[in-house]
Amino acid sequence: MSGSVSPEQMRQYLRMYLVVGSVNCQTEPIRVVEEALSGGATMIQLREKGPGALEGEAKLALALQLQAACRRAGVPFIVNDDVELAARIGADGIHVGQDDEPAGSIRARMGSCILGVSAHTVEEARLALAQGADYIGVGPIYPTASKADAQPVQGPRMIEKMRKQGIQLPLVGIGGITAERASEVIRAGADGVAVISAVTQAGDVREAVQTFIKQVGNKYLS
Ligand code: IFP
Ligand code: MG
Repeated sequence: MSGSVSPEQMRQYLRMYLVVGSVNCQTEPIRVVEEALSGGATMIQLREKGPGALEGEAKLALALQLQAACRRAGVPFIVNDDVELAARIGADGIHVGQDDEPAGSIRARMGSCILGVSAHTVEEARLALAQGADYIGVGPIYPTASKADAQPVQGPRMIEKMRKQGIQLPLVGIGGITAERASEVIRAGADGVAVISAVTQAGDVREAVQTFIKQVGNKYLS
């Protein structure tokens, strides 16, 4: 059982997926998200993690603010890890890693929201599918500073391997992806790229998003 989103729609949402938290932003996260949405970001994830990350009421307030912006733009708003928060605000979806609450139990608790799962191996990808995931996040594709406890760098090869071994789930690459490397990730079989630093640290967030979108292209319309 998966969510209410068709795989085709899911692949579209994954094209330019911004993962963002207050720790990653040089300015107000809402400004970064508004600019990214104006540049055409296709989905937004709140990932409030690391030293100085917001908690409690402050995290809730940020989530509500970003959710409102996403609603205005018609873009899904996903919450990383925090199932309580996702349920409380009625987020469009939740993303979990292998160390978080099992995807199957989240699917049972959250019903038909978008459910994303991090997968590092073909086995984890198959399990995510069996547990009702709508998409998988595969990485880190390249070296990244955004995740302190990241798994070893996989390169685009892991994506190729998953596709060759029959994993057809909507799939997004994450970890150190720059606009220059985006097309390589897509060629390996990803439906899109998930990006933190390359967008949040950009001088012009809107332009950075637009550049990514050009690189990712649209293999469904072209
Ligand atoms: N993948 C993704 C996503 N998000 C994460 N927070 C993560 C791995 C650890 F982009 F959603 F696929
Ligand atoms: Mg996690």
